[in-house]
Amino acid sequence: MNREIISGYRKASEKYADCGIDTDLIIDSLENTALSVHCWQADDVGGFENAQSGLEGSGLQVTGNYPGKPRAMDEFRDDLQKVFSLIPGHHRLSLHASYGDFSSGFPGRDKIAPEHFQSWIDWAKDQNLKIDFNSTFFAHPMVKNGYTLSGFDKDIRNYWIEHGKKCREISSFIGQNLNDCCIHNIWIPDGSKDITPSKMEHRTLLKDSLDRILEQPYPPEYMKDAVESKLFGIGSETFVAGSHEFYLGYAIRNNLILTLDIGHFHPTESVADKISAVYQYLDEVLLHVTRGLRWDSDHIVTLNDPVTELMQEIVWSGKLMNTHIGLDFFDATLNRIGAYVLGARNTQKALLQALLLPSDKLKELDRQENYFERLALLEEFKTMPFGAVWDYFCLKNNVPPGDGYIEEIRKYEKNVLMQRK
Ligand code: RNT
Ligand code: ZN
Repeated sequence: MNREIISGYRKASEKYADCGIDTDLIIDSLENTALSVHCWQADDVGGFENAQSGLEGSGLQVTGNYPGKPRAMDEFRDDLQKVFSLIPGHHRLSLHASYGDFSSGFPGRDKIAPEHFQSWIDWAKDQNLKIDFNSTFFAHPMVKNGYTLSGFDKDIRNYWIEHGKKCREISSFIGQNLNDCCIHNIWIPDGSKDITPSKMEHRTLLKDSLDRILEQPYPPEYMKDAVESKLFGIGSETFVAGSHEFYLGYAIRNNLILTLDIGHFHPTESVADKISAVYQYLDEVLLHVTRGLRWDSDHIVTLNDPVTELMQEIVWSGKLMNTHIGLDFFDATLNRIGAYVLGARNTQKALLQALLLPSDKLKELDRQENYFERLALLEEFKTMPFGAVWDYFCLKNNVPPGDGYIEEIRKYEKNVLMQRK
């Protein structure tokens, strides 16, 4: 098996070399590109606070009740460990604030502190992982009629401003302890189901709340802030305060990272096309790679056109080093670990395919205005032996190549997940 993979790789790399592509170099850059793996697929966006009010009013919905969901933090971590063992390369964990270690009691979102994330830091050190962070502005009784930072109620806004401040402090603490930059992402659900004449007021309030959250500077080597837009959510079909234009402007003005969740736009809108546009004004982008389907934004990533086109644009724009590749999907209808592994590996495969394109040649054809050959070359590369390179990449990183992860997941399901009653 291994020998077959190695000889398959040799043949493939000769083919790519004929087109001027060095597959060894590409494997290096794929290996050096970490995914920020979201913690919330593990338990259907549940978290570890006791007082859960579900996702109602958050614009999010998780469906399914597949057995084997982790019941406590240690099981949750076991599952994550299994996930990371099946994804080639070194990756990051994207934690939501609601996943703190509240074993000593949950103090309220406005009072969470670095200490609640100490055991995550210890675990991450042990696992050789870095951590990114997300404030949690949903699934909580203080979300009032769907509003948090942009609502009319001052007490509600102040509560969430406090939460945002605490999350930034925690992010910086994590970054300092792991000697790395922890990216703190802000997404709020705020919006309304129907026609909202006070959009201007809500957006002005949002701007003001964000200004207050971001007042305190932190060293950028330990933490940076990102803001995530959305076009609409479930129950906020007409109005979402944090729209793309709102956050694009806010990120540019305040020198923040812009989060592009590829499920947060109109279904025919290309997020790939935005890359070279927003990078004219921004230094860094955080992606939430996902699969939008009709009105829902959070299906498991497949190797589809939106993802491959996005990766191509990142590579062609020369912005791979500036782009943080986060995942964001949740599906409770199937094996949750399988969901993670598929989504992560497909994201990597899309990047690998993009890296394996003859970009210099394609750009030369651009300059020569030879549009037939440009398209023909792109089409020919769709049937190049990229699978052989992928398998070798897996082998090199000690994870199962091909479909070998399926058997691993089957075993874990039988021996671990199904034992949780
Ligand atoms: C919601 C956003 C956001 C969430 C997570 C759980 O539409 O995509 O990123 O999915 O914060
Ligand atoms: Zn997202």
